[in-house]
Amino acid sequence: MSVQTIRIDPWQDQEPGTSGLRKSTRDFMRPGYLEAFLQAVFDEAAPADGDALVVGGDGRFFCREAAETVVRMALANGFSRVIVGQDALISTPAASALIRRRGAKGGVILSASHNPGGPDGDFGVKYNTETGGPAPTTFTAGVFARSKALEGYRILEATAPDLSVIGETRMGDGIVEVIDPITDYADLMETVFDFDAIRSLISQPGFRMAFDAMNAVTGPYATEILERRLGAPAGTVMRGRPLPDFGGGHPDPHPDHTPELTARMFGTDPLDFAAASDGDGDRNMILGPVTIVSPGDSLAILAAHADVVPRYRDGLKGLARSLPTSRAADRVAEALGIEMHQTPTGWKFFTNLLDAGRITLCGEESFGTGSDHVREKDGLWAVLFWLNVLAATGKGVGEVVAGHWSRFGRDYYQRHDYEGLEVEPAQAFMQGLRDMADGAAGRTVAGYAVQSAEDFAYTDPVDGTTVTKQGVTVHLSPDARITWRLSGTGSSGATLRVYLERFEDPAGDLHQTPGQALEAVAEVARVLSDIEARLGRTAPSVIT
Ligand code: G16
Repeated sequence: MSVQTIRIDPWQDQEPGTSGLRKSTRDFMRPGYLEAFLQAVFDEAAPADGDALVVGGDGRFFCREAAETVVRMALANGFSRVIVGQDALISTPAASALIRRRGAKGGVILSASHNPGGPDGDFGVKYNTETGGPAPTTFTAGVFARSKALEGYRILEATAPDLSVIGETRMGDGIVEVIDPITDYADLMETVFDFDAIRSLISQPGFRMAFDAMNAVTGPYATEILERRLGAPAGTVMRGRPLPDFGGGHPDPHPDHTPELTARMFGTDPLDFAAASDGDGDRNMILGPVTIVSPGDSLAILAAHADVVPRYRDGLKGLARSLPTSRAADRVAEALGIEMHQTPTGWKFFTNLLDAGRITLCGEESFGTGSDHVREKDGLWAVLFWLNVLAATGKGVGEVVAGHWSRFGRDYYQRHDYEGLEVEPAQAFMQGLRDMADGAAGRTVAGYAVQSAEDFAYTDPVDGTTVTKQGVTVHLSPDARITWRLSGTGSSGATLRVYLERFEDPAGDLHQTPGQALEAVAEVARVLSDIEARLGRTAPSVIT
């Protein structure tokens, strides 16, 4: 079986964003495009004899073909073993767990996460290192530099084995091992949580719950864990079969994209608990009767209740959140007397802190929560954590949330997205904000005084690497914050994200809607950024 080298002209647009390379599916299907990116990744990874690579994806259109290409290229580039999820499926957190358990050199995850799939949707490739976590910025910068100067790619001149059949196949000098991607992950969850307690909660007469897998990768995982192992009734998992186009849906765990689940939770007879995950299974949305738990609150609430979970019973080492995530978790860290870290957006920034034992739990406003059990955020883990908390406290979701606010206060929170911007004006707008930040202190707008403003730069406390321009933040008095940054996960154009938050102390009004509570803060953001004049936008495209 020979290795072919195919000559190509290098692409100039393969710069990884917040979470790997994301482009339209059609872009990825251009001859040589996927291959060129993989070659740059493998050159940067530089595998040695004996190294293994984990491969799988979220089941979206083009996943299986792409997995076959990864198999053929990995073996041609020096990996000795390629471990592939059956049918090329594996959730992002399960891939992270597998890399760690098998001592693999790394993993290629084929997913554009919550972006829609199909021939007219998006596709993506992420590389995770031997820690199980997303490749750090030093690695992705190396990949981008290599991709721009690439002359060709190496691939085995042979077809990949049938990825639907579990077992080992020798190919060239290496081995392709197709595995069941579900069991290991489900076993890991049993070591983290109190499954007996969750089982008795679920079997209580009258307790009703649902999980919307959105025809994405978590369907088979949720069916195994919630229905088979924990005894939830058949049908608890909705849209449980992974489909290449996610059934035409948008696999983003947001109330707008889970219409049936949302209707069940906001109707006249809501379920006790509901949740959803995204395309590749790393995000989570938690719902109670007529309640959506804000992701920043969720991180804080889980941290405050961690002692009910067997894995965290002995205490938490520290917590971390990304810059634009609300400061609810900071208040819990302070009460617990543990470290609190603020990182840039992107799960990769948590990996060093987790590896160094500085933090146990971390999370982001973008519906991501996780812990040191893997090096990715983990959707089903968050669902099980919530069920464990409900089982241990005997309380409902709304009661847990309200109890948390009355102890710690409430961080009202909203994200305003301005989608479909052109890249250059959006970048100029961010530069304008940096200039504004320089002279903002002392200004008063809509009853708020600007105390300070900065362009966020982060130095990793473990390896000392620094990244700059990670978002512009304005701190206000009374206690509120606004952050602006550009999304790094879109496949074209630019999306501006404006994150608004305001603290209400426990004695204040804790039960306003975020829209009401943040009306004046939104006005401050509008005035300080001059968004209408500078980007011609009068209202956000999406409010989360
Ligand atoms: C990715 C990253 C997250 C990030 C999110 C949104 O999540 O892993 O760390 O918070 O994108 O990023 P942005 O604001 O740049 O669009 P996922 O679930 O899409 O892989």
